[in-house]
Amino acid sequence: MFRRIMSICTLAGALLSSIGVVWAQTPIAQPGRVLSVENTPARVIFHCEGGAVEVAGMGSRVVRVIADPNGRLKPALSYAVDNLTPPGAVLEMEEAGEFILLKGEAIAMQVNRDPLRLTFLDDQGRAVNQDAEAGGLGWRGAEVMVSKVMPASEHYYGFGEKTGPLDKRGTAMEMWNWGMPYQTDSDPMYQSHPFFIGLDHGRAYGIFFDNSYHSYFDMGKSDPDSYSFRAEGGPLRYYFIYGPDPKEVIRLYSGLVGRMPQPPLWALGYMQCRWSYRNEKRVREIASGFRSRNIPCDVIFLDIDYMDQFKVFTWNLRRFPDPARMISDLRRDGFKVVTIIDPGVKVDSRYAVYNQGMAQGYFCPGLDGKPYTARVWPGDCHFPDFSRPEVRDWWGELHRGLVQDGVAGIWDDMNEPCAWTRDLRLGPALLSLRGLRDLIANLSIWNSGFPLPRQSGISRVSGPIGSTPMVHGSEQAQIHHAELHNVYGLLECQATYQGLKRLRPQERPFVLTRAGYSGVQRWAAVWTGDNSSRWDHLSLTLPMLLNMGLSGMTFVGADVGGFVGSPSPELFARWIEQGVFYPFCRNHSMIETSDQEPWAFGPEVEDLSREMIRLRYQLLPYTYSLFQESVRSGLPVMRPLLLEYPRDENTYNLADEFLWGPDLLVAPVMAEGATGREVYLPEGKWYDWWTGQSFDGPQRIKARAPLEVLPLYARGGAIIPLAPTMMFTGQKPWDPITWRIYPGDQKSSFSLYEDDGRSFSYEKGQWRRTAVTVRPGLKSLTLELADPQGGYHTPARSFRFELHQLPEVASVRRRAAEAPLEWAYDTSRRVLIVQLPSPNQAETIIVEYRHSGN
Ligand code: MIG
Repeated sequence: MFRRIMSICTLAGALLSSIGVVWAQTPIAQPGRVLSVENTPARVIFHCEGGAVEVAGMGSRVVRVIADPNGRLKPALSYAVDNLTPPGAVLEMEEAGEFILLKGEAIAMQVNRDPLRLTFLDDQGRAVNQDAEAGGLGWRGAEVMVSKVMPASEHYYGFGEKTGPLDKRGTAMEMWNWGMPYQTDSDPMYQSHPFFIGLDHGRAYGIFFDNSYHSYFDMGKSDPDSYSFRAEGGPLRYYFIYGPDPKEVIRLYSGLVGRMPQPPLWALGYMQCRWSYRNEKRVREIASGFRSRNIPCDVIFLDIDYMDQFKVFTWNLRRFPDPARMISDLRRDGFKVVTIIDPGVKVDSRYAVYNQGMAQGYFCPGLDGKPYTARVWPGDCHFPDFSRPEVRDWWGELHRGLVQDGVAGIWDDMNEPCAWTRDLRLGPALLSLRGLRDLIANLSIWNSGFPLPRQSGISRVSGPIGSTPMVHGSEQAQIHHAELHNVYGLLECQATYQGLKRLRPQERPFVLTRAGYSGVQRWAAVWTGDNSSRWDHLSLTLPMLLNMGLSGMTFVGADVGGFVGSPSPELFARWIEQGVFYPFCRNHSMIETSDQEPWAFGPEVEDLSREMIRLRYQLLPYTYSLFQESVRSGLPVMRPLLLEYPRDENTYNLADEFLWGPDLLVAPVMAEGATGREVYLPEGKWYDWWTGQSFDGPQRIKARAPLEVLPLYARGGAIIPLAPTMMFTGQKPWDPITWRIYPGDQKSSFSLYEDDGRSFSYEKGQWRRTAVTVRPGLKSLTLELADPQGGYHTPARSFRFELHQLPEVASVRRRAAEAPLEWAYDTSRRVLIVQLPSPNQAETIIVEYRHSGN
């Protein structure tokens, strides 16, 4: 008994001090001693003094833990995981005195009986993750909590969209979707991803705390020996995922919560936005601005002012008299149009969307049962209840008009959801244009923390459950906003994605979202909201995007150039240099800021922007293939070095450089006035993309980087298919495809993925894979082109192999056929070019060097 009280005190102490709360009235309850064990093939249930704990095998490396103080173990609804039934991965049980051993295929657990305490073991019986001394599971009123031992050398990643360093060890974070312009230390953010990866000496595991309530993670901030996470309500449920390779953790996690579908190719192009391109004339000007300057661009976004009084699914016909004609003219010029949609529906009895929603009872009620009202751009608004399938269907269908007008994709904003309370003093100001202008005139405060959202009704950081104002779900099964808040945006994206897919089944939908929860990547790309045009925001972006990638979100990006404020030409230049390596690449800027198109900063910045954006388009065959890899594995395209080099501890908090797929290392400049920087090159050979200079890693080098230079390196072994430059993605076929190759010390290969770039036929076999393998040797090198796979037929095109940094070449020939090859070796650049005019079948090419050795 004494021990139990003591252990409760330790846990409570750790948890409470971790959140800086005074000792609370309600003590923490824990499962405590195991009384009996119930063993079914796929799950083991521990009946304890203080409740029940279920451990279920969810696959050979995934275990789900559910606990309930009253022994009710029925898994609660999940907003991220569709299948809650264990697939039957067997956990064999063995009783061993004080302990019970559970053995799965590649994961094992040791369970301490008194108190119940879980330890996850690797296949050699070493502890990978351990509950805190006192037992790891706890409850306090409606709150649920978990606390774990924190090894001295463990590092933490993921957590979705967060400010701060790449490695979250020693920090604390909150999950509560929150809509506001952020600072470099703001938390919470727009998205909630209660998932993280623990990495210790190259060995990784993941934990997904599948709970949508306001939650808190304390990764050793208050106690250097333990970490904890807790939520204000909802189920005590988490998934433990054992890698040990961090890539495997991401693959398994994304297998649980879902992965990104292949985006339409055009969505990988460069995109231009601002709040707002005010009318048709301005939009056309922007479009021709890109074409006349030969700067590639695929998409123009329309922000809120395209609407009539900010009423969603309407057009302001004074500004845009004939949207369908404008959009079709733009399409002829290679542009797509994406329009913004906010969830708030204007209260206005002359407005069809409002009337339909009212007639059907589709809006969320407040606690008084009447539709909840809060102010957003249009004034008083109601909020659709996306938790209900029929409301999602209705919302999807509402996009019909925009789709008929030719709108290519939808940008879902303000869906945390975010609004202002009715009594907000500034509220009325937002209703008139003049008021808005006055408000904007004071917007310098946005740089120090905009006061508006602090007072917002829905996005307010919740107090005790019950104080948030909306209700969701059916009358029979009400869901309080405290449970739904963090998934509201996710469900809106689902509605939008599925609606677009129904309306245009032949086209892959494109949805962009600000808010989300784990698994949002199934429905939408994510941008990181309202950053600022500041140097510290430029460097803040990389760890944020990298951790989003580690959290299963592949299609992510930040406003290039910064949203709040106006960048200097130098800041814009540095931003576009790294921005063309954001998976989602969009330039965006706030109302009343200066022009931010690539030509707005003078000829020097215009030229370098053009070069950088062209590089993005050239890389499309490589990038598109990486996206396809992510569709199947959840692996990010934009990767922190630790993902490829998990045993190299120099990479553990390295976020001022990153990898684009496995083969390109991007080391952008992020300091004002800098003309160079230090770059860490991990083990292996590396080549400067621009000069060909080679380096042996691991090594820190000084890179020269005057304004127009982005330090960029190819890994030894890189095989990178490149397209010709073009003004928009579909302008020309990929002909020729240039395979840029940097030989390494070992065999390497790359598989180019292609499909029609727009439909779902790739799901039915209409894709094509072309694999190239390079085998380096001392006297020669062999280049193998495999037979293309898959049912999709590309237009005829030629291949051009460009092998960099080769010793002098004596001959190049085909292994099988006599037919001669066209090749040329450039002695000064050490580049060999081999042409294959119609590469339709397997081919082996042998390159012989004049002298042996490299
Ligand atoms: O309260 O639609 O993050 O990208 O330009 C601001 C206007 C609302 C916030 C988005 C931003 C967008 C802006 N929106």
